[in-house]
Amino acid sequence: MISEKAIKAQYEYARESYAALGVDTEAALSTLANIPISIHCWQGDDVGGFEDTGSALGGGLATTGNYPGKARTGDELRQDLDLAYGLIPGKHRLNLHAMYAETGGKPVPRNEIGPEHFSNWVAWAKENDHGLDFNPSLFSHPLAESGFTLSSHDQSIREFWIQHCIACRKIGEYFGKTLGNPCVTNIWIPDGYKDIPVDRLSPRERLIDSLDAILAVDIDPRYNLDAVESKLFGIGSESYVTGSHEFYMGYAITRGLLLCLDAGHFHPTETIADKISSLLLYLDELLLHVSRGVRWDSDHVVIYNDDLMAIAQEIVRNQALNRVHIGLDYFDASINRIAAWTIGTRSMLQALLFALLEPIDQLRAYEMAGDFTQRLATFEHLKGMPWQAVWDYYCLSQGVPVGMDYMPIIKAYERAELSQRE
Ligand code: RNT
Ligand code: ZN
Repeated sequence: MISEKAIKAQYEYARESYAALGVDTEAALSTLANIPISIHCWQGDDVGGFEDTGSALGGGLATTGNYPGKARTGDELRQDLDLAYGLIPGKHRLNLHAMYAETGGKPVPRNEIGPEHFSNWVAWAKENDHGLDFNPSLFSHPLAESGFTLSSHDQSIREFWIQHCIACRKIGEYFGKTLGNPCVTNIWIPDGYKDIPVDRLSPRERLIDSLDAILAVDIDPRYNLDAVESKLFGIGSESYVTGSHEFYMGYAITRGLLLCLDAGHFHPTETIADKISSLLLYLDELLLHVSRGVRWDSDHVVIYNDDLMAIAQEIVRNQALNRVHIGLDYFDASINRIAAWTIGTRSMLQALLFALLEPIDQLRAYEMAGDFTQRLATFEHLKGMPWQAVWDYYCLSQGVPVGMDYMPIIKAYERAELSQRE
């Protein structure tokens, strides 16, 4: 363990080094402390949820690994989340899925869920000062097994899912009202064809109709914000996805919604970072599902890499922190799930800190002057700057473990708690 004295001394050195570049580390840290990350509940149980629908994980989603100790109940999931939040600096949100409803053992069809099925979550969120975000669950369900939900040609299937999404928007509104800050409710559907379809248009026309019906219900935007999430392909929908990027970009712009960009939902060499500035010209707000695809939309734990830094830089450089909602979306069942939350969220925050420590005005001036040499030199210099010392100091001042000191805590919890779960 590094001593508090050493952390403070390192920070002093870092503060001076950044000041020499015209960067105020204190300002960066106070901004960072106010950025909420919406942590996804579904890393805690491999996207399992609490229902017994008779359907396995569907919608082309796949988790691999069988690390012991996944949460089986709401109480276990909340307890695991409490540990993770305690290891992450700052105040953060929780991103819930409808399939995490707690119905007291009584099966409630998804089109009939209401706020009462989330009372434990709301009480917990209130107590711990977490905002809540929400997602209808249109997969892992018998009525999603055809591969089509909101764009199904079967009117009754479509109607069921429309009702589910309306119910979810109302739940989102309830979350926002009760907790005093808006809930982002994000619609993602798995709809698509494995093999080449003849008709790419009709499902999209049906999807527009379904979404319009869902949004026709008046929900107060002070409490609930609607987002839609596109995808390029999925397992089982390799040839065609109804809700493509172009589809939802047009839909979000024409309806004034949030567009959700999932980092794993584009071509493997395409990054979402460069989309942010363009989309913010047309949309008020964006939602991000920060994820990490490895060769495909594999949803690996987010790490501190170039893609992540580019996302953070685009948000910070464009002063869009209040317009971009940052959510995480990954699920790794092969490692300790609490560590997965902790590592991914801390990496996201580190990337934001790195971006907040850039001498942006100076860099812009080099660019405007055509001095691309100085711009490149500065970018490279920044990578070696002591941002890690600023991060350690931040963790210390937020009362969370510094460096890797969160690991022994997670290991102890694994021994005492997770290993007892069957
Ligand atoms: C799937 C989407 C979607 C899900 C979650 C569980 O490809 O990314 O966001 O991961 O809703
Ligand atoms: Zn996603």
